[in-house]
Amino acid sequence: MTLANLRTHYTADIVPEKVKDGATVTLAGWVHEVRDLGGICFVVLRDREGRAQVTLVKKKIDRELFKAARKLVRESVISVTGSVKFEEKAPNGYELIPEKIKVLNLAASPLPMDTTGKVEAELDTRLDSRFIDLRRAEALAVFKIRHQVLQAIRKFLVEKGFLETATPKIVATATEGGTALFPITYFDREAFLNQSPQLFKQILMSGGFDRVFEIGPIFRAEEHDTRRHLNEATSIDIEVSFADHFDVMEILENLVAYTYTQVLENCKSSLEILGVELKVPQTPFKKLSYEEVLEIVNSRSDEKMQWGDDLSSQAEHLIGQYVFETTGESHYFIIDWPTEIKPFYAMPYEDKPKYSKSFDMMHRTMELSSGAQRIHLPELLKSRIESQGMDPEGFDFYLKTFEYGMPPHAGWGMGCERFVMTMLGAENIRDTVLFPRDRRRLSP
Ligand code: AMO
Repeated sequence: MTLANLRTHYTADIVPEKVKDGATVTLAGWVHEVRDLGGICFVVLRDREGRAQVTLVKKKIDRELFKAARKLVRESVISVTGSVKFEEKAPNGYELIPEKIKVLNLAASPLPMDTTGKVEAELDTRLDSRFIDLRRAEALAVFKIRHQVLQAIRKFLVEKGFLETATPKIVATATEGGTALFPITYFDREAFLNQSPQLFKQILMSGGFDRVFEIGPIFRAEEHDTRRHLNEATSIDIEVSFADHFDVMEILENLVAYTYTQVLENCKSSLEILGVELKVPQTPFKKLSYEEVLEIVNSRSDEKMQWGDDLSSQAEHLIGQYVFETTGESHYFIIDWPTEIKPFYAMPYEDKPKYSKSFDMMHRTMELSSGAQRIHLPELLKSRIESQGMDPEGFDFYLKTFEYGMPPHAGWGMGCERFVMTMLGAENIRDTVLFPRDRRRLSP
């Protein structure tokens, strides 16, 4: 039930358990379709929760009302007051016999794009007119699922004792390497949009917060123009004190499985609209070491991978295939990466410092998350910053916190869009963001 004047019910609320046959209700939404068959006219009203058929039989209804209904312009906003008639044959099991139709806002025509799904529009056309595109049932379904994903993640982490935090997005220092930063003017100084809450979530470990999570924007100035990169993404980050990389991998795989379960349970109609059949991933996820990955790739491909190389797309493809063939699962971890290709904060193994206590979580060919146990020892951290060609002075505010009692800690960051994208099998990451920011797109 909502604002009684403009609307009494959502279309989906009209069910025999909630509304009596013959009851008067007011629905509000968009004119999805007008079907004028001469003696009878059907108006399909669409709201966020579904559609309702408004039926006008010429002989039985006020002439002016009938004339007005026939002339309704598609995508205009209307409210319809009328009586409910449960009718098995009607699309949602009922029709509305109107007493009053109010046009609240007349839509111009032609529309910038089709909303019925009859004409398929290019991604760019859809994003240019995103407000209309979002009216398509498929687009709305993606965002209902994204909402559920975030709800599930919050619930899971809060129940495990995590505190939700919000750290600054305007910062003075790079976290993931200096090339991919967007500079901004901060009064008379240069500042940057943050690439990751990394340094701050670590500082909170020194602050004694023990386990924190944050869901917020990250900004990456990489010039990628691919179906899996955005310049503004949403990162789901956690950090845990007195934990190592294995502890936080376990949290991650359980969180992924839980989120799938919640989406399956709570988003049935959205999944149906998208034609997605979800399978909850089996835990624990397979763990392959970087060494094993090298071996598998080099035994299966002519393109040889050297120690210290990052995974090429061909290598990712081979490994994703290998895991799927051997386990039937899409999710897996690649662990123990070379220290030199992971960020400075990843903890090297004490007995084999060439390797770090780091991991990536993958879905087939896509990296969804990366994480590590962190260096909590100030001297080692300083030398790692230096050996990556950065100046420790710029990290003063961060390094200081390691000198006065920093517990061992570990954490990870996962891209929300990539998570939703792989869950739904979306072709392009842009479909999982309301208003994507990429190399070419700054508006809307
Ligand atoms: P990383 O840089 O690997 O790690 O980012 C973590 C995850 O964020 C997502 N992501 C992106 N998604 C879309 N477009 C992008 N341009 C983009 N960049 C990153 C990915 C990626 O796996 N501080 C570490 C995390 C940690 O160790 O806690 C970090 O930011 O899904």
